[in-house]
Amino acid sequence: MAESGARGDFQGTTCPHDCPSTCALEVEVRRDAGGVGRGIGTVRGAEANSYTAGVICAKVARYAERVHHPDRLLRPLLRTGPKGSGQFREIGWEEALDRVAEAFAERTARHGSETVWPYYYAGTMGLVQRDGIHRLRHALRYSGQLNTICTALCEAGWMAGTGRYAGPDPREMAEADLIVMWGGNPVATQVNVMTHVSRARKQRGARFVVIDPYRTGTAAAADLHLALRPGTDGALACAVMHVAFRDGYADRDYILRASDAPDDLEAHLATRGPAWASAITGLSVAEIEGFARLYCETERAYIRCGYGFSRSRNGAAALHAVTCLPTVTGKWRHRGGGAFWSNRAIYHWDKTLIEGLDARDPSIRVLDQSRIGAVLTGDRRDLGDGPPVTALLIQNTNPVVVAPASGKVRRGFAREDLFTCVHEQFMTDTAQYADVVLPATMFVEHDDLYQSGGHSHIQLGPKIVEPPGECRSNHEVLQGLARRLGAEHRGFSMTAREIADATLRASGWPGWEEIAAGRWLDAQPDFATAHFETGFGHADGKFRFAPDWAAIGPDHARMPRLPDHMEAVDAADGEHPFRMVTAPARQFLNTTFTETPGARRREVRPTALLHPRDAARLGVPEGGRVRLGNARGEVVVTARLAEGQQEGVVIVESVWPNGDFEGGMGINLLVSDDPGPPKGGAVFHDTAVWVRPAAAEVERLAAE
Ligand SMILES: Nc1nc2c(c(=O)[nH]1)N[C@H]1C(S)=C(S)[C@@H](COP(=O)(O)OP(=O)(O)OC[C@H]3O[C@@H](n4cnc5c(=O)[nH]c(N)nc54)[C@H](O)[C@@H]3O)O[C@H]1N2
Ligand SMILES: Nc1nc2c(c(=O)[nH]1)N[C@H]1C(S)=C(S)[C@@H](COP(=O)(O)OP(=O)(O)OC[C@H]3O[C@@H](n4cnc5c(=O)[nH]c(N)nc54)[C@H](O)[C@@H]3O)O[C@H]1N2
Ligand code: SF4
Ligand SMILES: [Mo]
Repeated sequence: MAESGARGDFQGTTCPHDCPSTCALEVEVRRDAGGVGRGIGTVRGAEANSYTAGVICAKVARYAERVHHPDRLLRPLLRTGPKGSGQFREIGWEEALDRVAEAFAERTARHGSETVWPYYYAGTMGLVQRDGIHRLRHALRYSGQLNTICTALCEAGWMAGTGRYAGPDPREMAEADLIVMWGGNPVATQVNVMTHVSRARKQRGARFVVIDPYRTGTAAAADLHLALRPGTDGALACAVMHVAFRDGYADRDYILRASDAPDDLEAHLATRGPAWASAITGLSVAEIEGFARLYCETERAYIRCGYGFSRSRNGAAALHAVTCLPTVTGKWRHRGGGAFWSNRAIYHWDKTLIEGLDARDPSIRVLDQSRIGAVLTGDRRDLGDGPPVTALLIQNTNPVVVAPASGKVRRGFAREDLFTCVHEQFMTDTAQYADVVLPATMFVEHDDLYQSGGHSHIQLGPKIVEPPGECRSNHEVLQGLARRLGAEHRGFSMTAREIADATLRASGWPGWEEIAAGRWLDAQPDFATAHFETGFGHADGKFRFAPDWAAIGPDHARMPRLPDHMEAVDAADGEHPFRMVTAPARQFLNTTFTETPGARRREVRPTALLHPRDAARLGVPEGGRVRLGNARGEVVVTARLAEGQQEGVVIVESVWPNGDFEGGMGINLLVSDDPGPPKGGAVFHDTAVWVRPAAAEVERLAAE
């Protein structure tokens, strides 16, 4: 894997971040006189990987500034001031782990084991370091976590129709004649999609369509941008299908063979044409007809589903509606055709060892990740008749900033009777609320194994440099706690690399060394499987226009029987005339990189994008301060005027730390923690707000 360079040698590894691109990386290692890796230099994408193709995003290309950041946590810390004060003193690892173990044991004795909630997410996507926390959870019967902050609504919507988390090879985008980026912004959020789009445009003159409420970097690069109102994708999808049936583009042979209820669907869509959809989406009839014709007339039409349009109360319904398009028109049959969201099923992992699934007791309660504010403030809808949560172990996530309804979240974290241990790389807003903070390694400092949702490679992330200070990996922390708490599982006595190797083999793949020799393993299934020619993922092999929503989640009664516009969103009203979308910022990755100077300099400050006519009506100039609010609270940000979105839509790119806002509460103060049906899911882009000029308001208050 090593290759000599002028300054350091380059080692192959994998980007660990929560991004569908999962780039194959080459990282320059800086060594000391003894040849030990002590730091990193240049980071570049691997040319030889057919998906990464030598391209990575700017934030990871600058990764040396994160690894060598002066603010990295290097030693365990114990809180010395009030909760959230950020006052800590350094302690040793033995004392730190003893304190955490004692707190967990003491609370378990008092309230039962479900009082402890190991809480984690995807700050690292490494399967061993990310998911190992479940082994501790299951071995000690701690409360479970229902993962809803990111993928739940997409999962429900995708599975409803297709029945399997897979789809046409994402590299086939390069062989498509039309690529539709539906509700995603890959220029910012998974740049490699653009590599394959560019190839199709250059080699085949392919058209690129973006469906997004505002003019993102991706929309600006498109041939056609449909700037619909947020939360109306189901209506647009229905209108396209209406045109397909109306104008003879429906592939009747295909739907008879491959779907469940084509006649019901055709009848249902009769009243859902472009005029109907125009009123809902705010797009013109001509725009909808034009897009429908383009889509219907192009055989090789590849729909890449982003996450963005699922982050609404009707998100699962919208995603299902979009997956119906390639079915009605038979596009799945063609190379470069069909739709894609995630390839996670192709890896068929056996995660028994990583997650300790053999120790799991299914009767233990499971708490909703996105409702952490409700859980910590004692909401009985979440706690059931179980004990309050009085202890948290947090790895790879920053819920005080990223979770919805963050006013409640902060109140919960401030509870004096709550013991919180946060294992982190930086002093995040969440770490500020900890009783004990533990310093974590970064991906170049520990071993791990990666899958990719956005392509088809199994990759490794070997430890290539020594950790700074006293940083320890997630696995090492779990081992230390398991020992102290008497948690028994063979995984706790293995190294991370041994677990990765054993997991690969148990899942039917070659082991670590063999994959390392080839650098990665391409797990892409054959064409017929990937295009569902051998059947969709349901028992009868058929795509479902009429999904069995009851099988997907408990809150199914509200779901439409057939693809539709579902009227469930937080609709604008007289008091809250704007619909707010909190789309990801290009230089941040969730809250990661908000600590790096390169990213902060480029993002500048939290901003609201307003349509110029809205801004004029409100009397807000470019660069003026605006206050956004609803029943949950208010935040102040700087306004920027933006064409390319509809009036009544406001965009606040995220996720800035709370401290970057006046008043110290970030944008998720305004976002609801209502679970999106049918199986939960955070609704980050589904918020009605009012917008007022902040400076004028201050002047008015001063004058009174
Ligand atoms: N730079 C950067 N990269 C990231 C992240 C980041 O924060 N920053 N986050 C990472 C993570 S965790 C994830 S899950 C992925 C997510 O990446 P994406 O799939 O891109 O999804 P979202 O980030 O939710 O939003 C994408 C777009 O959806 C649009 N959108 C919002 N509401 C609607 C709607 O109702 N309809 C339609 N059609 N579009 C809508 C938003 O305006 C936004 O431009 O990105 C990952 N990559
Ligand atoms: N307003 C708004 N809010 C959102 C979103 C949005 O679009 N808008 N997107 C949502 C989505 S899709 C997601 S996925 C969530 C994600 O939110 P988070 O889970 O908070 O996301 P990250 O920033 O990826 O990772 C969190 C932390 O993990 C730490 N970390 C990284 N690697 C390791 C490690 O190996 N060990 C340990 N112990 N820590 C590590 C990082 O330092 C970072 O502080 O945010 C959600 N919140
Ligand atoms: S595009 Fe995504 S996977 Fe690739 S380097 Fe950037 S954050 Fe990592
Ligand atoms: Mo996410």
